[in-house]
Amino acid sequence: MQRPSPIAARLAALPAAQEGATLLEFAFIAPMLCLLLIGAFDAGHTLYMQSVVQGAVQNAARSGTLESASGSDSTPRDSIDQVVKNQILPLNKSAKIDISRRFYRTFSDAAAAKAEEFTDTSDPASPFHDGKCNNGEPFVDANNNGRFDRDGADSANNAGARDNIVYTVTVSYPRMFPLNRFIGGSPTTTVTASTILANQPYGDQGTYSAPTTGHCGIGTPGVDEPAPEATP
Ligand SMILES: [Ca+2]
Ligand SMILES: [Ca+2]
Repeated sequence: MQRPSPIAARLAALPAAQEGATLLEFAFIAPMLCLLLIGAFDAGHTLYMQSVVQGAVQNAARSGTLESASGSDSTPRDSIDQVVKNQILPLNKSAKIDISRRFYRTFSDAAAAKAEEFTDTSDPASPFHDGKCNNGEPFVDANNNGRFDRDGADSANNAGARDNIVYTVTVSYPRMFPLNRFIGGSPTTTVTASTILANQPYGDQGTYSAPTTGHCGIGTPGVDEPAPEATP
């Protein structure tokens, strides 16, 4: 009787073989597992960045309430902002960091963040009938800074003692883990941290004089044009 060759014997035993089943099962779940891991890493890194930015904002805002950081000279504020950048950039050298300071007289005004009133172009057929202040439309300049303010606030350059500063830092950076390549979405992660603090009571708080009427610039439809047109 002729004995089957080793190869034929192995082939005959193949239908009942279970070795390697685990490897096959892993091949099925590996992509999903990798995706979950990348997602977890991405979420963890974003939370870490959020925490760092929030901490930097709190420290900077506290320094920004001192008298030395008020007034039209922005040099002290630039120094504070640089400290914030120095904390964030080592975590991502490509990060784009935007910092804004806006001030309100009261906390309730800051909470409302109400736009200054304006009269939109009335003609429904006009592209400037757009809910934006443009096309030379008149607005009530409640804070008398000569500009239409969509958030009802003013530049920190004009803030003084006891005024309330909203300090906002927005950080955008290329996503650390390429989650977007698998499930879509933006290749950029954006983290924002904001706080509001009242300036130190180193003097009396200023007041606004009676509101005046200003006119927005012409601009383009769909976009606020807050500054008056420059005079030639
Ligand atoms: Ca308009
Ligand atoms: Ca204004």
